[in-house]
Amino acid sequence: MKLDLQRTIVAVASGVAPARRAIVRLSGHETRSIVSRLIDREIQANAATTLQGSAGLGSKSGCWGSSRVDVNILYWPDHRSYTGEPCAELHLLGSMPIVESLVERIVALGASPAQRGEFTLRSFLAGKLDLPQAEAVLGVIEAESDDDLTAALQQLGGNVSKPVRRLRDQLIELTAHLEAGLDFVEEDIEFITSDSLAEGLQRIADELAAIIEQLRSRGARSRNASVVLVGLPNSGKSSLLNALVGSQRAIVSPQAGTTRDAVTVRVDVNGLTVELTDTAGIEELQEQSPRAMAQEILRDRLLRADVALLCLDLQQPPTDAWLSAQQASLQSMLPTLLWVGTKTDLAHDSELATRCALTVSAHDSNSIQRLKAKLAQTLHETRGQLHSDAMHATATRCRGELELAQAATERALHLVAHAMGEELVASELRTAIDDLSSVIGEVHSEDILGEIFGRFCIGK
Ligand SMILES: Nc1nc2c(ncn2[C@@H]2O[C@H](COP(=O)(O)OP(=O)(O)OP(=O)(O)O)[C@@H](O)[C@H]2O)c(=O)[nH]1
Ligand SMILES: [Mg+2]
Repeated sequence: MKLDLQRTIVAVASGVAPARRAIVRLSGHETRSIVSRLIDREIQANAATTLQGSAGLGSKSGCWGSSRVDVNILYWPDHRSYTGEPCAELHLLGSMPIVESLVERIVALGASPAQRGEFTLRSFLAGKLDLPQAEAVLGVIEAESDDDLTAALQQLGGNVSKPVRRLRDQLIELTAHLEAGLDFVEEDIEFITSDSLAEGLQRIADELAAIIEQLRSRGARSRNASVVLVGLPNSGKSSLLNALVGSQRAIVSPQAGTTRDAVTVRVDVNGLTVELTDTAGIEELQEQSPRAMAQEILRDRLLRADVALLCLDLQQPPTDAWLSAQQASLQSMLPTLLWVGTKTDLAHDSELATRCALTVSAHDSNSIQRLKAKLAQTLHETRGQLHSDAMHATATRCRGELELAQAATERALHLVAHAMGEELVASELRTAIDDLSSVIGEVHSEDILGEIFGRFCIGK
């Protein structure tokens, strides 16, 4: 995106669908002079004001016999506008040829057509919005459900930026103490003990982890529905995946612990495209082994999922204690959990079966059809809660930068714990501060801005 903040920009700010009224928006230092010439009357206002007038139209208007149109004008003369610079909105009859002709005339008077998102970009550059808030504007525009709108409005209100800003300020304070100590290293004056430094850093690392976790669950829920099969080893997860897909995609064996890597396949569930993931069985493992690593993968997939099917072997049912512990832990990770009793052809724990949403056998295609129907119904109910692409993109961007800050903080903690030199600690902290600053957009690259604001429509 090429930026020239000296230009005064103009664009149609209302939608393209036919409507009684349309809005044309201008922003930039020439706004007053352009609008004055447009309505042939000098605007004198020093505060936000409304005016009425008749505006001249572009050359094309000759063919309809009139070269002027009545406009209501909202005018902001100074930095107290949305964009932080002189700004005007012209409200007029919602006829597209007339609106286009008005824009043509405004361009002839010296304005430039705005690029995508340029009004919001100016607002961001003027410090009126930080980056997550600017992205939230897009989220509000794109919202398709009440949930989307609530998330976007909360972000606009600062629920993403505020905690990040607070953590960054705490890091700046710790770094300042540390660097003050470095200046007085000869005199042996200590501004902060390594214990309180470690304590402060640990608190920041914990809070960063919590924010990342929150964004992970939000960002992960993109438009493609994702379903994960979970359960104890040998509970029949891989067999169920194969039955749902209709081919042998995952390895099945009587040996517990067969599946390690998560296997994801796309499957059509009564007209819905679903990403179905088979995972390793849930186990408590202390050692460092491939099976223990598989538990990490499992957790990661669960955090991205919309629905989990908890596979419960009716032949070898789990204990009640296990069930209630899993229920609680799974529910904290994803929105919807369905209990599915497996291997009905082999055995029947009727007590557990009655508590399941449904029971299946991998060898009984009718039961698999019933599972598909139940899954489709559940996904229809859950999809209303999926976030729009805009909110998904913000969560992904912020999370990436927060993870960099988290890694730098962890490295700093490690250096403090091993008394490895305060200069090195300070340098890691500065990295973390920069990473947090880019989350809120106080340090930004043109690439990122171009990518974000390029997703807006023109006029916003
Ligand atoms: N009779 C019968 N056997 C089943 C059914 N589902 C799974 N099995 C058997 O149960 C054993 C374990 O099945 P898997 O699908 O590998 O179980 P899993 O949950 O993926 O196991 P891990 O990957 O080890 O966690 C295999 O011997 C399967 O043939 C079923 O519906 N009926
Ligand atoms: Mg398996």
